[in-house]
Amino acid sequence: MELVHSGKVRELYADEDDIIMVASDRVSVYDVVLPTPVPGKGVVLTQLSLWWFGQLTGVIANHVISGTDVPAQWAGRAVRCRRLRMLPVECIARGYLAGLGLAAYNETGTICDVRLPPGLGEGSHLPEPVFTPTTKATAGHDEPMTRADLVLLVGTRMAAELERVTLEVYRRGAALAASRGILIADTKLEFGVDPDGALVLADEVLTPDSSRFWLASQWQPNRPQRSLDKQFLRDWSAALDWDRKPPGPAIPPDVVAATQARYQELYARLTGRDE
Ligand code: Q0Z
Repeated sequence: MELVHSGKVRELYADEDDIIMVASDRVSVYDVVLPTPVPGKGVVLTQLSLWWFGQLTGVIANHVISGTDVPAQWAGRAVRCRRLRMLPVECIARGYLAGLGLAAYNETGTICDVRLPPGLGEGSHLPEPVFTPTTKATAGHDEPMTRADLVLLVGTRMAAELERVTLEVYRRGAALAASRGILIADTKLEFGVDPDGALVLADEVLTPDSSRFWLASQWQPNRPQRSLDKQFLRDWSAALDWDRKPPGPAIPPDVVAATQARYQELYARLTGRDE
């Protein structure tokens, strides 16, 4: 199979007209891939994404052809997908203030043209979820986009459709997760267009690599939240004498085990499944 694209933690292959997305066990912290894998991570994230696609079929069509018709060596960690024309935008929905959304709010009181009430802080629940698209930077960091930028990229109708669908996916996902004790602070979606011109949800959906998950029972306003997935990695790496540039440090076995346990816990809580 032809390798089409190699990302920080995933690979994309072409199989005739289909594409196969393969999630590795690699992890990144502060955008640096660490030399130690977290065994089982690729399988858990792939199964979680497939589960979410299934939950969201009433909201939007998706690119999944099969989670099982994949080469045996990638069983569980690969998805066969329809090859789409991908839209050059990362569609982000935010329900809580964190990360780049928090940075933008602190500077301007707005995120992507949306004015937010004064007095919000790190971790604040937003009155309404907001759509904050960013460019897909080929090098360096993704840049926030205005509504006008998005219209120039994809046209008026598609821009409105992307906003509506992104917010609907976020609302449905956040409501389902909240019923299971988990807050989804924000999520990044990618969309493609099929040969008929229809919008299709692609890539991965509502995984810990594309979203921030917090335990509802541990949420507290005005402080950084404990994230359900990479918190052990962040806490451990923050205590090291490391400048957050490559190469990253090797992960000790107890931190690998704690990280695996968090991924499993997130999966089990959300889906009600053990594996
Ligand atoms: C996904 C990505 C990955 C690196 C392109 N259904 C699709 N059709 C065409 N292209 C894509 C998809 Cl999902 C596509 N990416 C993101 C995934 C490794 C980059 F596994 N890029």
